[in-house]
Amino acid sequence: MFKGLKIMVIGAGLSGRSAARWLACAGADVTISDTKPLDQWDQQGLVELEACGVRLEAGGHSQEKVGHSDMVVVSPGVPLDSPPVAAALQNKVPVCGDLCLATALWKGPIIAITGTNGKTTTTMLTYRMLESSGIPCVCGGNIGIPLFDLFDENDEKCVAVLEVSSFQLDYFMPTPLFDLPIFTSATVLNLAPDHMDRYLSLDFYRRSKARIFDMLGKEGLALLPAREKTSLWISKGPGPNLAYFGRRKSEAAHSCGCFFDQDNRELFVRFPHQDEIFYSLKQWRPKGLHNLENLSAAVALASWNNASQRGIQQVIDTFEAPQHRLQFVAEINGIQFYNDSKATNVAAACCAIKSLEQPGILIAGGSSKGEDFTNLGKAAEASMIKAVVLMGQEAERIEKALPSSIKVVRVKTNGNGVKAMEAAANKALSLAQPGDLVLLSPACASFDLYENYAERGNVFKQVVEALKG
Ligand code: UMA
Repeated sequence: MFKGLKIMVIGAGLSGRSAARWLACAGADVTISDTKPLDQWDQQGLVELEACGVRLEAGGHSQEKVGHSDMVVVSPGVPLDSPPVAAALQNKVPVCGDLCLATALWKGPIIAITGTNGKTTTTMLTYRMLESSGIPCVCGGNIGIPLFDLFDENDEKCVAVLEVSSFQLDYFMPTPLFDLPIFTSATVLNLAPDHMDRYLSLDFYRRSKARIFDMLGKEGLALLPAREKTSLWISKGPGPNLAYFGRRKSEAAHSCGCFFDQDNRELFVRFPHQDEIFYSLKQWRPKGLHNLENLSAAVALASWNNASQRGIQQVIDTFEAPQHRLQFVAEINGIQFYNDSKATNVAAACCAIKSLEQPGILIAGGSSKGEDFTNLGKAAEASMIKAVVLMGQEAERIEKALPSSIKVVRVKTNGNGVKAMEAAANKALSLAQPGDLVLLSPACASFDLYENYAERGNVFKQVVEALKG
């Protein structure tokens, strides 16, 4: 299908390299292009690309080469209005994202999960539920594993459980070269302002997320949060099967889907022509209401995709929060430290703050995504947060949004991520008393001081371990 085609891959990160390798092995004439000079490329990645015969273009994208390609495959981090994408579209060269192409070629069922927050947790839960039910499955996408890297498992029976970002959805573009993929199930978990540096408004961001339902087959399942208006996401007319997830008290709980009852610590699933199935939440460990929402979405998706009652209950009873998501780190002098570095936007940090059941010191701040911090201030005011330690580029704007009743301390960073985190953790420890909690939930991106949120979370964990002595 791709033999002899001249294909340009834009961006030599995880996604781009994975697509380039696969396409070169499929016989295409592939060039991978990145704005970075060659010495800044991943060196192991370079060896693998060269072994597959992929040509390299470093230090920028040649628009002429793009214009003369048969297809351009774009990495999700490359903005839609970037010069190589514009050049391809202008020259009527088919453009798609690596995930669009990989899903189009995937032979088995596809479960696609998006939303501003909770994507990774829900994706992992759904995947584990299928796996513990003995269903062949893989887990990839925005979670950090490009789907092309999982193609050894690509057969009719293997379910791909995918975390999908809005950046990836933007590049699900129809091309004359292949049909768009068909998803078996798709969900948007929630929507809150994020990536406002890439989208013109929240509505543009919403439309990007809603694209996920365009790929649903007629027999597919569209799963929506119980509190959302269906019409915001699904256009009128005969469409896929609809189901909801969320609280049992919600109006939608009379429909199909999965709903939790926090007081009775149980949840139930209801689908047509099936008995209602109840699950116990007595051994469910992750903190917070938002995690119950993630769980109910996962149970609905896993049930629809034939996971067994036993497999689902087993996962509910044993699941640990993924890294950097309200993850318990250590206890020092009766003070518990939690790492929620993945909270890179205000909505995610608000979820963490609202889940606090004891007085807390919040560590927040980082680089800008153009967000408004008013809701963070409101959430902190209504919560048990006693003090906030601020760091990074957004410290000043966050401080302005916090109520005067909360003590605020700003730490100097001097551009050093480790030193900044040491100062922040020490300050938080000095402000806390036994029985309190220290929560790193930045509400910002990490790029001013760290490579990414994972590095920020790891530095926090190291600093806390060192404080333990
Ligand atoms: N680049 C160019 N030209 C440009 C822009 C970027 O050449 O105009 C180059 C950069 O120099 C860099 C490369 O593109 O070398 C990076 O590509 P990328 O940003 O698409 O990153 P990948 O390493 O391919 O990782 C991507 C996702 N990154 C983004 O969407 C920003 C990863 O999601 C994902 O895990 C991975 O593919 C595997 O599918 C990360 C993420 O932050 C975790 N996602 C955002 C989020 O969750 O909020 C959307």
